[in-house]
Amino acid sequence: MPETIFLNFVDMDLGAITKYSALHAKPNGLILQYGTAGFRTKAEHLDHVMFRMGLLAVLRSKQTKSTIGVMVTASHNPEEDNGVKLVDPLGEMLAPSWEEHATCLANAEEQDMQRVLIDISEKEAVNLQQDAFVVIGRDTRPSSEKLSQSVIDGVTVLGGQFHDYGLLTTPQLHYMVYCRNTGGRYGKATIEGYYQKLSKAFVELTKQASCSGDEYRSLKVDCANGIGALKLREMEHYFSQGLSVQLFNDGSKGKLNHLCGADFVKSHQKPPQGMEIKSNERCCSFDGDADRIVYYYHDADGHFHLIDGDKIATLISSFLKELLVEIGESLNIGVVQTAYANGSSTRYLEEVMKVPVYCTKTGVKHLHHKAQEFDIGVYFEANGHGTALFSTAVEMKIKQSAEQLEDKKRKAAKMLENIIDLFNQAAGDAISDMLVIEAILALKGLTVQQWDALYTDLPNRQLKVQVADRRVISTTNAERQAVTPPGLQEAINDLVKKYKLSRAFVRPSGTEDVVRVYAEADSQESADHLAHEVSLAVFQLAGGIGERPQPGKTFE
Ligand code: NG1
Ligand code: ZN
Repeated sequence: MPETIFLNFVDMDLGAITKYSALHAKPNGLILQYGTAGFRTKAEHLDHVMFRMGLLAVLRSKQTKSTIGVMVTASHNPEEDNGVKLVDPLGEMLAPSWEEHATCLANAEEQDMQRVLIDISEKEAVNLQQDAFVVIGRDTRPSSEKLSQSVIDGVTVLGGQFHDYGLLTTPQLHYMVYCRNTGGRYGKATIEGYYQKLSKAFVELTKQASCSGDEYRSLKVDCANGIGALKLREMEHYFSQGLSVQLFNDGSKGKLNHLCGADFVKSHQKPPQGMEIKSNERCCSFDGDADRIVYYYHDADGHFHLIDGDKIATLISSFLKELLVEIGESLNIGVVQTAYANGSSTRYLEEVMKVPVYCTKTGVKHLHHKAQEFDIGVYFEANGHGTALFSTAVEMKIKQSAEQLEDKKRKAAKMLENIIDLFNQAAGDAISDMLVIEAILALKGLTVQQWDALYTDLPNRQLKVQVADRRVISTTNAERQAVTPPGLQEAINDLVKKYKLSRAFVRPSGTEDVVRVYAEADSQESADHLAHEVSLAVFQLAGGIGERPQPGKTFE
């Protein structure tokens, strides 16, 4: 071992690490994987993971010489679960090699802790003498406060400095990390800074709307009994001129994510409990940590209509494209989706809107990464997680145009400038997306039905199948085709051929121990049949366990 590195390890108080680690002992036999959204499982199994992620955040901070974020949340999962994820310097998800370190560290036996920490430091050439700074946020789960204290223990043992923001939405923590690592240019790293930045942009933007009728300016929000309720209530008076929000499932009574929230509404395709909806009223749901949003309404006949992430991406990208045309800028704009995007949305974007569409693997980090390739990249998962990213060059160009162009063009450039400020560039953000959507609807004078009518979703169905080991399924082509087990893709191809406008794919979930099945077709009945038949194929060919998939299941 070279001497310099050896000397470095003296800076790691190995004795203290061993001592404190024993106070956050790993349950025997528990193996966890850093998945698409960090670690997630029952809260009672996570104490050691939190402590160790505190340690890892310090190493990552030292290596990047930047502030790193740690968020304690399990998003849309049940209240009893919890989870943790690290946020990289520009508000992004943790780099892949560090995800491996995270898994390694979380699963290390007590006696191997020192070795694993030294290994990571060596592999990543971490200068242990470098200062470290970690910011921490948590959702409203009963277990979150104690678990975030364990993160702090980990940070402190390795000599890191920290700021505990306490209760925050996940995207707010991403915002804080981004602000701190860009020298305040992006915004102030305080909760007021966040409220002020977004509200100012929103109020300026909506001032330009000609129709200010009441029907456009009120919105019912289902907060999934989570953190979104607290933060929206705090923020409300900052933007009250532009929008009045009525909060439901605000956590005062119900359980987090139980029969409510964006995930429930999207997967059950029905409204949340605890919200009374009159016909044609605009409603939306956040998930438990407020990084997802879906809209919906009841038509005059009482039918429920869901407006998911795909339709949100469509509204946003069409509006941005219109503004660019008005300003006369030929910037490249692209939409990024996953295999779960409804086929109608992809067709509409490509054929009607003439916007290029790209498909990536599931998980926002993949979408985010792809979206960064464009001047303006709009990305959304069908479940409502997404945002729009603007390159620095675009931002500068637009700011200049807003100063220089003549009247009409200047107005469009001003709007775009405000929209850039309103989007959370660090992560998909339900609050920020909601304000962008509300502003666009007001500016265009669109009702929720008119928005919904842009295209008609193909009927679809999502199911889950239990298998002994979901890793037997591997996929390619952005998860749209199965490579293993042998014969599975051929079986799916044959089933898909039986239906019209049909498509189906399977993939192992990154957050649950299940295989997910997705199918769409020309009618709900066909989509349901196809999804069931594909589930049976998975059960037979990929080692299904428990009960065989039953027909007629209407939700996962
Ligand atoms: P998995 O469990 O890998 O399907 C789910 C969502 C993702 C993403 C992650 C993180 C679907 C089908 N999958 O991932 O889109 O949001 O959770 O929360 O919605
Ligand atoms: Zn979430």
